Amino acid sequence: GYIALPTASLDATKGMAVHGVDVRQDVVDTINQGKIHIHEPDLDVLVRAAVQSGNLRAAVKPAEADIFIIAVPTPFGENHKPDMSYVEEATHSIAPFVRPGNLVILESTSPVGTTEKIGEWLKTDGVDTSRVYLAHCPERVLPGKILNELVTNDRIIGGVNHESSLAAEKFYRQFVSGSILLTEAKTAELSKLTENAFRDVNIAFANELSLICEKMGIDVWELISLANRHPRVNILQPGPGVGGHCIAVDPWFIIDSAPAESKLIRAAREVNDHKPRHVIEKVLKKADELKAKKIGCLGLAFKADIDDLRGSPAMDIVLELAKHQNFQILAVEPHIQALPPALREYPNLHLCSLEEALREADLLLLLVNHRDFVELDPARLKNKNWIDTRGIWK
Ligand code: SAJ
Repeated sequence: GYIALPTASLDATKGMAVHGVDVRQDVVDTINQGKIHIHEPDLDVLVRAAVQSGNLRAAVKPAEADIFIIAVPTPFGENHKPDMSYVEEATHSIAPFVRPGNLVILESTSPVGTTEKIGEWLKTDGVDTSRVYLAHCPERVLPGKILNELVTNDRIIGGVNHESSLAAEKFYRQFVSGSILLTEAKTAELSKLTENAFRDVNIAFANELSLICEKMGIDVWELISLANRHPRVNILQPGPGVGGHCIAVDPWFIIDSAPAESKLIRAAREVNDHKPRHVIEKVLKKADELKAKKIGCLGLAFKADIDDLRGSPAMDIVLELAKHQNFQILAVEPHIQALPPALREYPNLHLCSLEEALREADLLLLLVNHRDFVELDPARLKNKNWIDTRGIWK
């Protein structure tokens, strides 16, 4: 996936023999042809080089190795409880191949205690864990900049013992130019959750400010840019909500482990999760005032210049608007060729070009600050009605 494929390809081009595992046969076939199934700048070139070198092969089952890296999703299930089933399944799948002296690394963002749990699962499966190195090294790469950050970011390694941390450090040294910082497994686990909760809390502050400003008739983007001129103030940007599979998920893992103590982290999640609803209400009100029927929705991805629709607030907003059958929804997403299944069932919604939306829509709703929308000539917006959730059309 998004973490393992870049890591596997990079390692393969560094001369390591890599056996990449995915449960989906179509993904395995795509990679073995030197192609990719996800969009990430320059990843296609790297994967092609890795496969052509003969060092990267993909399969649906694990095999014997010196080092095993687990980088599977860790979503939440009901009541925002961490769903560790993918990590558990991956652990059981490698257990028959783990030998004394091997190193097992968990890269998936995980609740505190997961690395220790992997040791327990391996032991239950008959692995002599006293002779296996085990460490957590959370991935920290930013989608859109993965290949660069995979090399340059500092890495935190938390082994279940110091020998495990050292073994993992030796591995990452081969391709990481940033610093490598050693700690305990539980500290490494919480540090990753903390990084994403930090960003979530700070975006929530910006989103709360946007509501306050709206009430007071103040331009929140001007306010933030002015406040940020203070040497110790650095407010993030408000938007239509927080999406993706990390920032909107990981803070819940802290809340789940320490609910009574996580008041601010929970409040931030609630502020950010409420923002799409606020945008919908605003659109409905404005559409009613204007008697608008055709709504041009610009952007479906969870953030700028990527094709990833997972957990996207823009998707939630567009989906909700499409339920209003009196609206025609003109969805513009330059990074996809076809609508995702969730949107396909609405006859009053279609994917169209920016040109068509500009020409046809009675009301434009800017949801994602994709380059195409940022660079739009302001003259094209003259005499148009629009709502800008990202503050780019001034
Ligand atoms: N967003 C705002 N305002 C901002 C910044 C972001 O509304 O000022 C929104 C974005 O539009 C998006 C969401 O937040 O919907 C998350 O985007 P992001 O760019 O903040 O983060 P991700 O989810 O792409 O990647 C994060 C990164 N974590 C941090 O920056 C602390 C990345 O380094 C992690 O590796 C990644 O999560 C992960 O996999 O955990």
